[in-house]
Amino acid sequence: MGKTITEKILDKHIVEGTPEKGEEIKIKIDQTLTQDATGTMAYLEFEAIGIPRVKTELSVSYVDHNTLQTDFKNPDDHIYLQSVAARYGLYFSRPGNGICHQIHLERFARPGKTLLGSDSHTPTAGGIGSLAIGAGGLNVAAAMAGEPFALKYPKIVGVKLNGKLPPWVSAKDIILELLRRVDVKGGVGKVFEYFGPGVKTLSIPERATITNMGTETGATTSIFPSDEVTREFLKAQGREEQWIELKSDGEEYYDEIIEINLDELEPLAALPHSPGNVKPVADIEGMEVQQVAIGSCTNSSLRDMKVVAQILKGKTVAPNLSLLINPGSRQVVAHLVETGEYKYLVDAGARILENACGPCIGMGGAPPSGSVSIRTYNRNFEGRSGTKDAKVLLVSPETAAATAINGVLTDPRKLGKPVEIVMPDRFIINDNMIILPLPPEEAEKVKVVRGPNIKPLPEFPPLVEKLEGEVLIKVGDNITTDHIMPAGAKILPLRSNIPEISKYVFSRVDEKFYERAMEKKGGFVIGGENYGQGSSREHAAIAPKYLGVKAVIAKSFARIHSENLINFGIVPLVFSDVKDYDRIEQGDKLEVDVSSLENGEATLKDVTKGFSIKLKHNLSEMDIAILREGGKLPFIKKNIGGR
Ligand code: MIC
Ligand code: SF4
Repeated sequence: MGKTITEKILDKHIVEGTPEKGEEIKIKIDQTLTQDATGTMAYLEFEAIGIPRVKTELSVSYVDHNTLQTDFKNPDDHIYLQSVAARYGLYFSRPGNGICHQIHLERFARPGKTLLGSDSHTPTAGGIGSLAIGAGGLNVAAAMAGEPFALKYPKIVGVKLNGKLPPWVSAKDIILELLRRVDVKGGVGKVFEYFGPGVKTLSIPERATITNMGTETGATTSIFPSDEVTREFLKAQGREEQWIELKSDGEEYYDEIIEINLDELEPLAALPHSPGNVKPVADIEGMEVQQVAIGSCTNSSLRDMKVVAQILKGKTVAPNLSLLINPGSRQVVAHLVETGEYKYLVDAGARILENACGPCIGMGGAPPSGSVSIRTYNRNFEGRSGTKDAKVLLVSPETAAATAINGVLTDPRKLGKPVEIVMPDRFIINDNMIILPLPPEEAEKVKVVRGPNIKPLPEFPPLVEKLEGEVLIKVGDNITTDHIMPAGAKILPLRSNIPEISKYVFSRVDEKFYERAMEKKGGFVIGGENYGQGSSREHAAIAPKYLGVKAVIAKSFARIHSENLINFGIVPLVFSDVKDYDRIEQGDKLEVDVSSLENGEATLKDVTKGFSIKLKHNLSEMDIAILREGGKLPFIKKNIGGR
């Protein structure tokens, strides 16, 4: 029987379970990536597992999130990461080299390989035909230790692209169109696999923009075929021998089909505060704007930067706004410098930042109070920019650049004749900021360096059968990990220090949360639909765990966050009847009996109000075993430690 690309890759990598939709399977992981904000924790976990060297084909440690270095904390983390990479056989991409996903696409991602990354935008590599999945750091640490990755065999949605994009409409508009249709949880449990005649009209970076932001639908991942365009890209990166062809055996093998006619698309924008809140730019044009930010792992490729440079050529940034640009990698910058296009950006007045995540994660570049910031990024959650009342709109590089010179939100089609760009036949390849793995004999002698900000991992006890405590907070639908554990210049540097970072749990939602959790000695969180959408940061689980959160009871969960909760011993439970959500309030005393998780259930007694309800869960047998052990680390140590 014929197969989709996803099935072909999954079936080749499956080591346990049956390849049936919805069933739990385990797959071999070929490559891993980490970034510094999740990486310090992932390597502390890897060290705790106790394996002498990574067991993957390739593992890369990137530094791109925490590069502000306002004090010793970030540089200390960087040195820790560099020394860990040297000690355990990893590639290390030095700070300044660029954003993990952009570099991985340029230099390492391969069609047909599996990639697990401790960052939710790992699916960027799907643009080149890699089955690339985001996960919590501990799952990535386990993969580095040679453990297979567990996932539910996903539904495969074929996204058929017909036709060709009109002038001024680009890949970002395609993924915004998908988000407009399926919203921020329409992809849960699914893989979006692209096919159809429109595919060959898109370059690899354009495909990567789409797979990158596919994350915002909640999908397990997104993937494109590996075709002649892929071969040309790999050749231009000096890696043609890594090309293999990958295509689906036919439309009939998809579980569902979504059709997008590229010719009919127009410039789109995601309005505050959700990537799924999409409207045509033409409908909201003229909006006053105080900031434009171009870059991030979604739109920082050479293709995007060249388009922006050509639009800005000979123009000046409007006086009422500030234009920030964070290119994706040194390769991108080297090309812009070589062709002179970098000068167009400089001359226009763009504020060019380091090749790093920067303003995307609130590391500098916060917009003014109450302002509108037009960004080519992938997330516009409330407060993520660093300014709580700023309104962030997500758009294409074309729309962003047109807005930067016009001063108000502008449909780029107003600019008239489309700009032309010339892509190089061969990219400038300079890997001198990537430190290669050391041979085992040398690696063993390396001493791992730990600065004072790097605190040991807290240890948590096994799960008890009856969980007791108060409801510490009740939140609504689509709560993001940015709500649970904010990032930004003040908090991100604390990623290696759980006791310190825990003080900021839910701080943007309820300033008193930390004090209350301490006073009540932990308790429960009540959530709505899609609880924990967004990033893969396991701090959104470890820090609440540290504060004594025992279970989160929600209407539904986002995949990565639910995995992270399990990994750190917080039980993710689901209301059997969603109406029960309305009956429970903050401050209610609860007793949650988790002794029968194995039978698919748990019970909740609201002691304050005097009623009992049934709860359910989506936990696999292994998840339950992990929870009972107190989390994945004790579980792995017991099962593979020292092997
Ligand atoms: C993000 O975009 O939110 C991040 C920062 O890249 C995260 C990871 C993190 O929180 O460190 C992600 O997407 O996984
Ligand atoms: Fe970095 Fe932003 Fe991409 Fe996350 S979404 S990896 S913060 S650029």
